[in-house]
Amino acid sequence: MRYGQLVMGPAGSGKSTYCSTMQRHAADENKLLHIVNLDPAAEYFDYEPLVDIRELIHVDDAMEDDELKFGPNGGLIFCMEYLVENSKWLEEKLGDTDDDYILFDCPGQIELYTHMTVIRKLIEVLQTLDFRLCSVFLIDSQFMVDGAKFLSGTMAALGAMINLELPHVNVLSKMDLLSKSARKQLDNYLEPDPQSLVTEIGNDRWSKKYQKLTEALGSIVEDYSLVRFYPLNIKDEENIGDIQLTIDNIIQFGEEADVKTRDFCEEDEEEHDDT
Ligand SMILES: Nc1nc2c(ncn2[C@@H]2O[C@H](COP(=O)(O)OP(=O)(O)O)[C@@H](O)[C@H]2O)c(=O)[nH]1
Ligand SMILES: [Mg+2]
Repeated sequence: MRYGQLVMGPAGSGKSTYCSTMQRHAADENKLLHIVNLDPAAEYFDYEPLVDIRELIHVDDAMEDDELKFGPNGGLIFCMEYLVENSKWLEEKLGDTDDDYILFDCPGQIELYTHMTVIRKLIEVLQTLDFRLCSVFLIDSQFMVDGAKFLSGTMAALGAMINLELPHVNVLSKMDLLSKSARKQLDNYLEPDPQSLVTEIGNDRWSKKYQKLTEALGSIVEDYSLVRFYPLNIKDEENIGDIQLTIDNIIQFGEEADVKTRDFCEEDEEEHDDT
């Protein structure tokens, strides 16, 4: 079995920073995490990628091509489809190390996750390579400190969760940038109470007209525990460790080793009983 996180979310939400932070934290615990850059338009990241999609195709290739003539968005989607069509390239680059753990640093176009199929196809490719995957959906916490934005972020996260059909973790990034009062505000939403969201959302005409809709959305999210957010402050090592552990548990990383030990003990006891 191989293990992987698909790190996704809007542009600038902190995906590349998340990957390098997790890699550094794991290294401190003598664990090896690899990072694969899957963003064909990436300009900057501060890690050494195991594989870089830009070696296969760069978004500029699609935009500068005289026949294709894509803009930045179309170019990016073209690149992702090109990657899936050339999945042999990815397969060779990834090698076949058993029990390895890879973070896939994905592009920032939200439509890739919420309603397009190309990432689903990529997931299928990775699953045939024996990867057990979790999607990690990042949202900048600064955009989540008012009721309407919180609900809209929740819907985006829910869209990705339903579209990708993978175990899914939502992470609120950049918590270190929130003021104390903003942090407090956000804390109120982390255990969402639909009524408090509604009273937060304001009194303009739109909000009044759609108050029932807002209430209904809030209730659905709360009643079915559909969406949960994990705040991440990259300056807090304990917090980083907690999120890593949550995700490791979801993809059962390291569990096989535990099972082996337990089986061994039970056998031991049985042997003991027999004698
Ligand atoms: N203070 C702070 N800045 C962050 C954090 N995460 C990302 N950033 C900054 O936000 C910008 C975008 O981050 P990046 O990781 O490149 O986002 P991406 O487009 O989702 O890969 C960069 O300037 C980062 O330095 C964080 O947790 N705290
Ligand atoms: Mg990035």
